[in-house]
Amino acid sequence: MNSEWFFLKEAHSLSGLPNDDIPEYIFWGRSNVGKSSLINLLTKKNLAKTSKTPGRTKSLVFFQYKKIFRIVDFPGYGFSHIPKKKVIKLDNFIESYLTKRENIEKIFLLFDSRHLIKPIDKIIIDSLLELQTNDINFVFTKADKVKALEKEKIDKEIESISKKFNKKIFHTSIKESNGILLLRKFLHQSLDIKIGKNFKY
Ligand SMILES: Nc1nc2c(ncn2[C@@H]2O[C@H](COP(=O)(O)OP(=O)(O)OP(=O)(O)O)[C@@H](O)[C@H]2O)c(=O)[nH]1
Ligand SMILES: [Mg+2]
Repeated sequence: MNSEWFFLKEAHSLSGLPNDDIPEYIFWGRSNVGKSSLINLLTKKNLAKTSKTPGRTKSLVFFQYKKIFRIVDFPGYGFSHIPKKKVIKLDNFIESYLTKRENIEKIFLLFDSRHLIKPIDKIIIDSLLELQTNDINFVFTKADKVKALEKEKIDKEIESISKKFNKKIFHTSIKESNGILLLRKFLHQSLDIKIGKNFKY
């Protein structure tokens, strides 16, 4: 099953990007938030390298399904350079990719359910809003790590984040499949609109 998913390439500069207009779905968030793990669950294949050491993914890594669409594993932020001021500059390559690439379909920003939106995340959200990039969606990862006593409080905070930013929210965990199923369904629906009815992988 799913042998149609494959690692396409890794890019360190604009010239290294795939040279076509296949739709791309970005997964981004702080180092260690669970981007690569989520990609592996979504693709049902162990394509993305995961690690307990933060900052593992350094380049843009492209995983592709047939010739239909791609998932892009973004380099985690907030590990090597924690900003002292409230202003950080997006890496030039990342900024150019986000502003110039016309085939970006959606951006999924991941946050650890235990920590929600940290100052560095807020900076990234603001940068994306300023760049007027495509559709942004929020994913709260590691739901299994939220303590039972904290769950109600965290759920309320996530709900208010959803309202404040007016974003679609997903909850995921490597220990539970329902959140992943909903996220995969959302990808299917997005691709239905893009390429035709009833797309499934
Ligand atoms: N308990 C639990 N652990 C998780 C979950 N998702 C990821 N992890 C663990 O968190 C660690 C980091 O996961 P990665 O998927 O490598 O994180 P990443 O965001 O790709 O990290 P970088 O590439 O370094 O930015 C690994 O040890 C994963 O096993 C989850 O839902 N629950
Ligand atoms: Mg990674």
